[in-house]
Amino acid sequence: MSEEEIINAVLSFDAEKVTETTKKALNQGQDPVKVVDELTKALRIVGKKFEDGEFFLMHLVAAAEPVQRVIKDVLEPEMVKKKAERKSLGKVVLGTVAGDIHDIGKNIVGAMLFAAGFEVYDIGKDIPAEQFVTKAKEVNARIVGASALLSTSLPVQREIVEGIVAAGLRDRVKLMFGGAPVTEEWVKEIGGDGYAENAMEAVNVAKRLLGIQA
Ligand code: HCB
Repeated sequence: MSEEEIINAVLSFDAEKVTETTKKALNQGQDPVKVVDELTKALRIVGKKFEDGEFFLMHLVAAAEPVQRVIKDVLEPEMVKKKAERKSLGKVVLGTVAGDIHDIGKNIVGAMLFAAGFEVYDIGKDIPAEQFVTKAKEVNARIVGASALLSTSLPVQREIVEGIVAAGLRDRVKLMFGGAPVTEEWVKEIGGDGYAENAMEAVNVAKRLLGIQA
């Protein structure tokens, strides 16, 4: 199963084809993480076409739904299976910030962190900064991860940093941010600890922040 076939399945907006090509790729021994990467590439192409005015909102929805479903139903269980031996590396509170309902990337990051051995508390999407802070306090989290896909929702990441500082948790809690408009520079500017461009990197960053050997 080639990367092109998976991308074409997403671009054809055919949910059955997306599931079928994904399952075929797994049956051929492809790593589920690589398949997630290919599906992500396809969504980026859809986003670019949306930006260029070639696709409309209905296309975003029609492309995202099958991808989200196949990740949840087919790929996440595979990723978890691959890491059968559980070890708790630390607690992570994860969510998509207020004003933003994009949760595909956040869900993938959560699944990969879980598969790597972290205890993940997914607090959902469209979540105000205070809730990240409250949950981090409640579960005694070591990491808070926040996803933002809209430039308009980026300032909520800054509010999370401020909230963690105000709650007196800054010494204990590491802050990791991601999402399409997020950059290393932005994370530095708001006083965060780590930026991850994708879910694989999120696992590496989380480990690095807690001083865990990769
Ligand atoms: Co949406 N949308 N969308 N959208 N959407 C984007 C994000 C645009 C960039 C498209 C574009 O214009 N090129 C754009 C944002 C522009 C901007 O602000 N800069 C946009 C827009 C404008 C909108 C609406 C406003 C459209 C409208 O209504 N007119 C609207 C917003 C609604 C709202 O949130 N209030 C909207 C709606 C939608 C949906 C609902 C149709 C759908 C989301 C479905 C869902 O998530 N359940 C959607 C989608 C699918 C996209 C694109 C096409 C793909 C996003 C995605 O899932 N990517 C996206 C285009 C793009 O991103 N270039 C487009 C795949 C995942 C795997 O990647 O980047 O999310 P990811 O996550 C990565 C990575 O960032 C990192 O790891 C993840 C896994 O590898 N990561 C973290 C993410 N979070 C992390 C947290 C950490 O701590 C660490 C790492």
